[in-house]
Amino acid sequence: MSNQRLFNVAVVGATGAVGEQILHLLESRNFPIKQLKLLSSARSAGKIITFKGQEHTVEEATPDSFKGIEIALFSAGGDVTKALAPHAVEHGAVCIDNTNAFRMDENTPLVVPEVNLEKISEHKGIIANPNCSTIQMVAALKPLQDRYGIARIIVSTYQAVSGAGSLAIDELLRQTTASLNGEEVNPAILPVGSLPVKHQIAFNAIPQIDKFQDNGYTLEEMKMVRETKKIMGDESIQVTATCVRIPVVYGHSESVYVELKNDYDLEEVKQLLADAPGVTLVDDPANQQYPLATEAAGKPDVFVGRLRRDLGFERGLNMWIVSDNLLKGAAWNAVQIAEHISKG
Ligand code: L14
Repeated sequence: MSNQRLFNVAVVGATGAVGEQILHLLESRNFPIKQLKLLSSARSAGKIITFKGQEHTVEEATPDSFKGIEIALFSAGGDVTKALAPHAVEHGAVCIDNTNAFRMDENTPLVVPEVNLEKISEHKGIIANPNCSTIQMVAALKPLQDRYGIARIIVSTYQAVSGAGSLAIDELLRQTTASLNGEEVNPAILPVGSLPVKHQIAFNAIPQIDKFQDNGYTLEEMKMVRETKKIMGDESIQVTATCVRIPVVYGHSESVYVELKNDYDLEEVKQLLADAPGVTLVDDPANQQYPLATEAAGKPDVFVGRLRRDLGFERGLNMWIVSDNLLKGAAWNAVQIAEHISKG
């Protein structure tokens, strides 16, 4: 262990909801760090963050921040990635990007280690971390794709507010208190769209995550459609998604209907999922056990349950998939990729 290679690591967006989880994981996983650089927007620069007992001052991220950096983890929004990741690459860093900026770029691998780990080696400086809702779905569907083939996916999501950042968490808590006190809720943050129109999230469900596209789908829904095909390596998979924000703080839940290409045995499906890496099967209706956001929060796994055959279509399967959106959906997937890079 003493001659293990150590890396100069930068975390861009270190003060954000995902950045905070990335730092916890680098710390708890004992990531081989030589020097750690914490970067943020000018607004958060100057904040002090303690890492392994040592205080670090957060610096404003600029094109010059990346001299000597070998691994850079970005989660400060797509614009920051677009502006700075090319400079980090120029300085020789491998960037692991949590934003939408490069996911569909054909030169950028889009990686969920349990699904397409081998794509990491094809990178040209940037590796994209997929959207949170997509990561947990494909991690659970991979063993079924390998065994039976997948023809079609219909997914509805029930997404936590933390996906939209710490301001959205504050917003849910503030609105909930206001509402319980009989005060005005005054929505200010959600949905994060292209218009200033805002809706109540406390005691509500908002069928919009990210901006609307010309085809009537939201960008979050289209991310699920496109990223699923790219990660699973099959453009012929039909995907349709409805993404909904609900008043949960941590953990996205998904109702997934999947049509398999070959006949399946339900008990075998359960066994495949029970054996799948990074997946935990929680499927015991007799004891009312199934995945819950409250149980998934704080854990790295993807939880799967409510497995049942479609009543009309023999090769149709319904499932319920839950994971902590800030962990497997973001920080943990990114740190898994970083660990693979660090091991060469
Ligand atoms: O594309 O608001 O990685 O919950 C995922 C979370 C976009 C925002 C992404 C949210 C983000 C989304």
